[in-house]
Order: sequence, then structure tokens, then C-alpha cells
Amino acid sequence: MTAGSYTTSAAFLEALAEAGVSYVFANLGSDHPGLIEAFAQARADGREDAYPQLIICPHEIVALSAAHGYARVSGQPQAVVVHVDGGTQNLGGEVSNAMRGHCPVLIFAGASPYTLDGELPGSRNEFIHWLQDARDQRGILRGFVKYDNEIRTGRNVKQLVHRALQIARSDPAGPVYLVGPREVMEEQVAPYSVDPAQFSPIAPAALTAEVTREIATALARARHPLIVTSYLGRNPDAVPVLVDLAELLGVGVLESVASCVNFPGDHPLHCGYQFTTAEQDPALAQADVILVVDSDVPWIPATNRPSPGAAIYAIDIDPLKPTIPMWHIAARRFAAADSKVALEQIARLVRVENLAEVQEVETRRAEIAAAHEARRAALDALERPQVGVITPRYLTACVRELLAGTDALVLTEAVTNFQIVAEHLRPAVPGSYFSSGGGSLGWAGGGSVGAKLAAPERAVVSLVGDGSYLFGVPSSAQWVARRYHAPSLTVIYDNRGWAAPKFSTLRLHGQGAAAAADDFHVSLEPQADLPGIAVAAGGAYGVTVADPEELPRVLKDALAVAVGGRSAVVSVQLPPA
Ligand SMILES: Cc1ncc(C[n+]2csc(CCOP(=O)(O)OP(=O)(O)O)c2C)c(N)n1
Ligand SMILES: [Mg+2]
Repeated sequence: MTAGSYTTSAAFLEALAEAGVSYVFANLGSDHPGLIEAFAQARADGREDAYPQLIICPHEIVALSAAHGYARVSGQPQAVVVHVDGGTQNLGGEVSNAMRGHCPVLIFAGASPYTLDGELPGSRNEFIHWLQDARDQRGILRGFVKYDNEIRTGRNVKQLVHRALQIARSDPAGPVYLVGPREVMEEQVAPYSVDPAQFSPIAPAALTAEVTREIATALARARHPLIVTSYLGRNPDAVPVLVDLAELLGVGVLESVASCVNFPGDHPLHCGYQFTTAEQDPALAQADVILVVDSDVPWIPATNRPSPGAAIYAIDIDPLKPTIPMWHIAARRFAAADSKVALEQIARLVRVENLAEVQEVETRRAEIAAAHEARRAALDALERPQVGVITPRYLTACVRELLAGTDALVLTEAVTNFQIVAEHLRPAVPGSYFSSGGGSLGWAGGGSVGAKLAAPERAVVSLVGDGSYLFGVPSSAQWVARRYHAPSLTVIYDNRGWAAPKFSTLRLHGQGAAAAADDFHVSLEPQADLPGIAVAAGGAYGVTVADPEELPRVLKDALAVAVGGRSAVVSVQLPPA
């Protein structure tokens, strides 16, 4: 180490690396000379490995969604570095996605220098330092992060980094935000160490014995028990535990707004997927005991709800969800626990006390399996190709065949086709399928970069709407993918518009003026050359396909290109939005 070169910025980067952060997804500015200098000094000293690798991201949306994708695949939090107020604001809806997707990530932004006259290293010396001085920079993100704080000295910056990451990683995992003014990030400090092992995330919480018994007994005695879940599979190890409990008791599992694989899609006890489902789900209506585990939206009561007499139990690490201001389900018991631990406890009690009636379980299992088979047959019939038209169901079936037998990671941001993608892909392997978990579009572009960096040996395939593709700043995402060797295949469900707001309007104004005139302001005609953006910005392989017969071959070629190291983007022409 060069004498006198150890600054707050150096200690900050060192702490990130010591905490296991591999990448800093960065969009730099006048607030970051301390970091830039620390990186360069480390390289000059041959100590590059002491810091995470910096990934230049020409748009902040891409930086945060890449960190999100990385964390969702690996469980490991990464860091995002952005520029004062403007860079923070450019993170946009990705902060909300990180919160809803339970994504641990440390976001750092510089802050405007607080001295005017050169009093300290880092004092104001550019006009922009006056204009970027925000009244409440941390307030920009406060509604969406678990923790925010200001770095006030380099002497405890490592402690602050580890504390922030401890909070980010503790369930429910989520984003945290630190800011550091220039003078502080330039401060010279003596090198020191803090033991990251003292900042482990909170240990998983268990159910009390009483609640374990209550839920186990209710499920075992029910005639039609049902489990509803959305993100239990964020911990892939919880999936086999859910499978075990479902098989033990003959309980069906309904995936509601699934943001990951919670239960194998091809399992006979799988009761299907629901998103914005307009019809009443028969299993939900029939259930007399329902266990909601890890779900923000277990059903949409206005259109699809349990029967009034159903006994509902809720297990979630955060069962009252204060981050969702209006939220309630009519549960008789809300329990805060880790879902894997809780379901293991319930299964153990069922076994120890022999609560499962073998004949009852077998009857239920057969009923649910028969419904599963019937649903599967109906879906199979719907995915047959139509003459000259690529339907979203046929496209998804082609993607399923394309990926059969591979260990590909799939990211979905298919919006009005979310349910179709889930139903026809039937993802079965825990940890192989993700959505952002939130409602802000544009996640999959950067998300696929992060997923590939986390699992370089696996193919990464994202399935996106044409609108979502554009929200993801593909010029930036594709450039990052090329520069950092993180290729993926993007399949655009290209209906040349935003079907979602049109459908929302039709749900409220089915006979209205917009419907009568087909006047929804959602068309993205004239059509942009969407793959061409990736070709221009990232040297990608781009292709547009409209012929259903050509589709399988086009997808196969594109996947081969992506596996070979170059990103591929396929625009698949669907009927217009
Ligand atoms: C960042 C952001 N802006 C706006 C919206 C509102 N919105 C929800 S769905 C949608 C259209 C998405 O279009 P596309 O990805 O093509 O999917 P489609 O609706 O056609 O299936 C929009 C604009 C949003 N969710 N996120
Ligand atoms: Mg669209």
C-alpha cells in the first residue's frame, strides 16, 4: 500500500470485498474521485483483488437490475454506485423491484461537498456541486429501502458497510442506501479491519410449538386443504420442504403471482398459476383450510377469493407487510417465521403424531392430480400452432422445448403474458426462474447481465414484452453484456404495444368510448427495430420472426449464439396489442 493513500473510499471498497461483494455496478460522477482513485491505486499496487470488480453501467436502471439479477441467482448481495441525487433518481422503479423482490443490495451515492472554500480535500470546485446539493437525498429512496445512513467518517465506514449489508441480507432481504459526501470519501484514515463474521444476517425464525400444532392439525383434518405461495422459492432449499409437506398431507399448491419456482410446475399436486386472474379459481373456492405462505398477493378478492368459511393461516417472515400500506387477508393466525423452517416443523409434527390419515391423503392426492392432468391437457391443446400466427402460448411452448434438458436460467417480464409463460413453461427446478417481484418494468435487461455474471456456466434467457424491453434501456444493458462477457438470449413477446393498460381499461370500461373506438394510446407502431438496438449497442445477434414454422429453428440458432458468447435478441411477432 502506498503510504498515505488509504482513504474512506479505500476502506469502503475493502469492506465490500470482505463482505463477499464481487461486483460494484457503477455509474460514476463528480462525487466519486475518491473511489476512482482507490481503484486505480489498487491496480497500480497489484492489489486489484482486494476490491470488487467495477462494472461500468451507462444507465442506473441497468446497474441496479444487474445487482438484483445477481443476488436472486446467487443469494449474494452486490453493490451499486450512483451519482448523488440525479443518479439516485435514475435508479427509478428498480428500487421498488429490489424491495418487492427481496433483493439484498447495497446502494451507495456520493453527496455534494459541504464545504465551499477549499477547507477540506473534496471541497466544492465544480459548478455542479451547488446544483446537486439536495435537501433530502436519502429521502428519495426512504420509502423503498430497509435502511439508509450517511457515512460521516472513514474511521467506521467498514462497520457501516457491514451493518448495512447485515440489514440488507436479513429476511425479508432488501435494498439499503448509504451516502457519502466528497470530503468524507477523501478522508485519510489508518488501515483497519472489522470482522464481517460479526455481522451475519438474522438467524431463521421458527414457529412456536402451539402455532405449529394449530396449523398442522388444521391441514391434516381438512377435507380440501390448499397452500398458496408466491415467493417461498426465493430460498430454493425451501421448495423440497414444501413438496414433502404437500405429499405428506395430500395438499395442493397454488402459485399466485409467482416470482420464482415455489413448487415444481409438473408436480401432480400443482394447482396452477394465477396472476390478474378474472375467473374464480376452483381450488381456492373449494378449500376449507388455506395456508398462505410467503405471498404478497395470494388472490384478488374482487374476482377470485376463498369461500367465506375457509380457515386461513398465514406464515411469512413479515406477515403484516407494513411496506404495503393497504393489505389484509382474513387469516385466523398470522405467524412470522422462515417458511422452510416453519414447514419442516409442521411436517415433523404430522409425522411424529401420525396426523395424516393415509386413506384421506390418497383420496385428496388423486383428486388434485386428476384436476392437474385435466388442466395440463387443456393447456396442451391451446398451445398448438395456428396457421400463420404465433400465439404467446405457442411461443412459450417453443421456448419450453428449446430449454428442455438444459439448466438455463429464465427471467420473465412478459407482463400480460406472465401467466401464459408460467403455465406453458411449467418451471420445475428451484432457482431456475425469476421475475422482478415488483411492478416496475425494465428489470430483465440488466437482470440477465447479473444472472449471467452469477452463473457464467448457465444459459440465461429472458422473456420480455416489447414495452418492457424498451424500459430496460437495452442500449445500455446490451453494451454492458458485451463488455463484461455476460451474454444472454432475449425473446421479445412483441405485440408492438402495451397490452396491459388496454386490458386495465377494458376491465373498467368494457363498453366505453375507448373500447368502441379501439382508442387506447398503447400502440408502439411504427415498429422500432428492437433487436437492432442490441445489434448496434452490444454487437448482438438480432432477428425478427413472424412465421410459426420458422420459430423453433430461429430460437435454436439464437440460443446457440448466446451460449457461444454473444447476446441474441429475437423479436417474435405476435398479434398486435
Ligand atoms: C417503469 C414502468 N412504467 C410504466 C408501467 C405501466 N405499465 C404496466 S404494463 C405496461 C405495458 C408493458 O408493455 P409490454 O412489456 O409490451 O407488455 P404487454 O402489456 O404488451 O404484454 C406499462 C406501460 C410500469 N409497470 N413500469
Ligand atoms: Mg407489448
